[in-house]
Amino acid sequence: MFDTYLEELNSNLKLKNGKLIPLSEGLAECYSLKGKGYIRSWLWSLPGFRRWRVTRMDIAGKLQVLNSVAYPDYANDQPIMGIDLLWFETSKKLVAVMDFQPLVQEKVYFARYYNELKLLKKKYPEFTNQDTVRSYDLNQYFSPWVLLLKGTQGEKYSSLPIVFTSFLQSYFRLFQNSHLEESYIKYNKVKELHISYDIYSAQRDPAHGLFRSYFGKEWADRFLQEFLFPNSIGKDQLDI
Ligand code: BLA
Repeated sequence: MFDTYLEELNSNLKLKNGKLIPLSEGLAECYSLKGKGYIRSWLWSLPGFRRWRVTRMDIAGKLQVLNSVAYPDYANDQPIMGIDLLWFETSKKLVAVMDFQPLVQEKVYFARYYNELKLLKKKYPEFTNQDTVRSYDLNQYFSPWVLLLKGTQGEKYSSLPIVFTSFLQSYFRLFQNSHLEESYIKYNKVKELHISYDIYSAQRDPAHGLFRSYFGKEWADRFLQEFLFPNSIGKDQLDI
């Protein structure tokens, strides 16, 4: 059910001169040990970004996922873009999270990068379910305007397609405007904060159990460390 979102994301990345980087053996695609399911991933190289990854997981009748994270170059302190869309078929539950993930929780930084996300959140108040979050500490690497929708009522998520499109376009505009002002945070500090983001995320990601049960422990560990959060083990993306 997330294929249209995947296509929208891919066509945007191609338009921005994105190029696919080959992944090492076994990471680009893996079939579920239990049958009827797969996980596929893409790594993009895009001018201005040091890493842009996309993952689509499809476990027929059970679970649909679209997950993407964009890391700007270290010379650019703009937020990391995070998307996590999940659909649990059995319970008919949607979890949709989209955020400009801030490197720091500071007023000046928020004033610089969050005008559009703030407006989007105001326009779609159904994306305000942060109170239910347990696995992440939302005071770290999440913004006060994180778009977060959790629910089982269909009418609540009819706005997802338009919110997804607006969110992506806002993030690209943020990027286009980022060269207008010098970075507020210096290169080495941005690098340090990107590394902490990977460590933080690898520790908290609620998906590891899922990956383990569908694709086995060995693959799950490798996927998490080598593809999802390579900086958490001190490995830069281009090594893989
Ligand atoms: C929640 N994300 C989740 C959950 C799962 C995943 C299984 C728990 C859903 C639930 O049971 O309610 C799944 N996460 C994945 C998958 C991948 C992954 C499959 O990384 C990788 C392919 N998560 C992100 C990013 C953000 C994010 C980039 O990966 C930021 C936008 C946020 N995911 C996020 C949040 C929750 C979540 C805030 C809710 C956690 C909670 O309710 O405790």
